[in-house]
Amino acid sequence: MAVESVQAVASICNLKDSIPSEFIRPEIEQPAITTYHGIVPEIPTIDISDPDVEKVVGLMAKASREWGIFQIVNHGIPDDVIRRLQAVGRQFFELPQEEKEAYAKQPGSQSIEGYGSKLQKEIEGKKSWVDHLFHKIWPPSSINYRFWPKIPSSYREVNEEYAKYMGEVVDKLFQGLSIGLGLERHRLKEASGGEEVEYMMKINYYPPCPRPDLALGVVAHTDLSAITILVPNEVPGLQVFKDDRWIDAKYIPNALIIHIGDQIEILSNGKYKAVLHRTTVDKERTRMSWPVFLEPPSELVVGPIADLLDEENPPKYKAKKFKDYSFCKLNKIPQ
Ligand SMILES: O=C(O)CCC(=O)C(=O)O
Ligand SMILES: [Fe+2]
Repeated sequence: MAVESVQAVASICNLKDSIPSEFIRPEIEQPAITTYHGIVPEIPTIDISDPDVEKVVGLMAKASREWGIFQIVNHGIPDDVIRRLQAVGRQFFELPQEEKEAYAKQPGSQSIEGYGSKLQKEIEGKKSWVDHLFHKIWPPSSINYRFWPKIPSSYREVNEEYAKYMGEVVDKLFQGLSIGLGLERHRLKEASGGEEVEYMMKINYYPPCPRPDLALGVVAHTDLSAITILVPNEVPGLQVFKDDRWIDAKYIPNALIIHIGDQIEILSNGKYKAVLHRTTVDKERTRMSWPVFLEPPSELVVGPIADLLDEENPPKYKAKKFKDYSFCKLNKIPQ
């Protein structure tokens, strides 16, 4: 099935200076009107190689309570592994449209895996200025290689290598966040599926846009994951909603951007906040990003952790299977 790609729309628009009306956001969303340009605090950056573990845990927990997002540096994933991950992803999106369509999302399938341009149902037929590719990269038993590009030929090796390096970062994050809640260090990982936590890779491709003042890449949302670990390219565009304002995230070379997703907010009974975020697009340059969503297996029931509940802290969220939570979220049905 043909994918209506934003990349194809962009190549036509660049000859003109306008964009189709379905990409023009309502004023309350337009970046030119809603981005805050005053002095604001920066998203916290944490050096996770610091041997003072207590300090690192404290910083992670504070950032997760106050922001729901932070950047990590000295994370142990070699820079050249990240550069190669970016190179093979870019090469895939530079293939002719027909070749990319071989990986198109299956219509009517339950899974979000594959190449496409629409994720969530959007109100009034509005569109986002972004194409994407989704596929799982971990654990090996969850992988469907049908959705992994065969071109470039090193795509598979590079993604497998990245997934392996991620394991240590994943453990550090789950452990730090658990200790930060006063829980035993394995608790949040176990409650998210333990060794069955799935790593869902997404590549976002945001082509240059003649009217970046009017369009959005990804519209405002929180991630449905437990945690998201994101590699950006050098073109800024990520914005977070903090103290009622949309503010720009700073690009820090070689840092990974960590988002607290809905499942950690639920497990922590709201102590940690899933960050509301969106992306803007650039007039001349292609922005790309590689978020990996750490997700519970679909049948796992996720709800507030019992140790965090008492009379003063009643559960703020329902416990439900992850697959039911995602279905409601993607179809905009109340949880
Ligand atoms: O491109 C980005 O920086 C963020 C993308 C994002 O929020 C998402 O894909 O969920
Ligand atoms: Fe996101």
